[in-house]
Amino acid sequence: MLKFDLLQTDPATPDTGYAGSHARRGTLTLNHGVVQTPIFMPVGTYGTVKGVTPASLDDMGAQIILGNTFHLWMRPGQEVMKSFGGLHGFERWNKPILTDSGGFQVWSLGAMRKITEEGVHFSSPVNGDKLFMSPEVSMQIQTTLNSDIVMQLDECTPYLSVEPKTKGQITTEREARTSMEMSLRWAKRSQAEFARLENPNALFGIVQGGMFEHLRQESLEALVEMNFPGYAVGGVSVGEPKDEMLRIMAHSPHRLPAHKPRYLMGVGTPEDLVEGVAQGVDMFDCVMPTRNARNGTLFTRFGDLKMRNARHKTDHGPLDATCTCYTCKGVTRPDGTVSGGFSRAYLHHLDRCGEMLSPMLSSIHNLHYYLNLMTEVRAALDAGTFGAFRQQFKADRARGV
Ligand code: PRF
Ligand code: ZN
Repeated sequence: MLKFDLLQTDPATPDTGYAGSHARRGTLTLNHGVVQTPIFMPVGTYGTVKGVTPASLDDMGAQIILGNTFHLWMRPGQEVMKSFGGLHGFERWNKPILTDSGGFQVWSLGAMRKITEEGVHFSSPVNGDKLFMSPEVSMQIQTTLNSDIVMQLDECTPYLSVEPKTKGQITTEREARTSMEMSLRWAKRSQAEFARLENPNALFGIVQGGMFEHLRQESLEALVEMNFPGYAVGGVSVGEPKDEMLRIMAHSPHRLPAHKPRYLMGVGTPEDLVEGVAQGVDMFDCVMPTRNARNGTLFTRFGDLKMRNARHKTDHGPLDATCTCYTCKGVTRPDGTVSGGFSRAYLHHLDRCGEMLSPMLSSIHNLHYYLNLMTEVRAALDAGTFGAFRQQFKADRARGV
């Protein structure tokens, strides 16, 4: 089940000289609940958003999270998942879940895998077992996981070629075409198996085509022909320079059917998200907020902040004075006392001591920052002020902390 309602667009207003954008505001109804778009989806690869409890995700307003077919297939495996009736019951998250198909992760294995038309042969990174992932296997696992949104198995075309003869050089058009065409055949097989399994959720197709707009156009048209309930743009943010990334990101979203949700996979920085929204993207995921939190890099309204920097050592102020998260502001209990609301000095101290609380509090803040950014984007779209918001956002972020 999937229902997408388009609530608002961002039209040009000739009287003010505003050119408009492809941005949209919508609601996405899935089997486990309703999601307001544009949305950021925290990444929970192994059935956990690293270092963050489901209660905390609820508090920060997360509406949908990711899971990973590949990782959950390795551990704990299909049988355990089946016994819990899927991923929701296992990880105790009762709102929507999207699972990635495993294509991207299998691909990241490098030398340990061999990709053929039939699927991907590889050795388990966990115990060395010989394994095989195909579109059919991916659909079977994602059906067991019972994720609300299922992704087709695709091949993510890298920016630098991994083919033996051209290894390390920019992927050629011929290579990108071969890969894109196989992803299309895998889309068909994914769709057939998803239907055969009578999976009650929603399957998304993934646009590929490397750095070539005409290949992306072919991919997009063929996928639209297959009539998926939603579409993703893959193969972006795979090592290409920023200007290439922005060029490719601008191609597909607004060319996809207006009445269906659009998901940009694995992107990106706060600036990338706002730019993606302007290009017509509805859904994003990225490990950046949680990964950067573990490396001591915090996102704020006025730019990024390195917690390790000695200048924070005696600072009683919050990480981000405009942030309302547990880490920065804390929560007021019914009796009026406050829990949380930590100083930069304390966060710096936790980091220096390698304390577990450091990545935990940093992850809460960074995820809150990303989720709140999307809340602000939605409010601006509702109010018809997205253009002004986008400008102010860029100016604020460039100001520096
Ligand atoms: N395909 C899949 N998952 C992905 C990607 C992709 O191309 C990307 C690329 N940024 C991230 N995650 N299946
Ligand atoms: Zn905060």
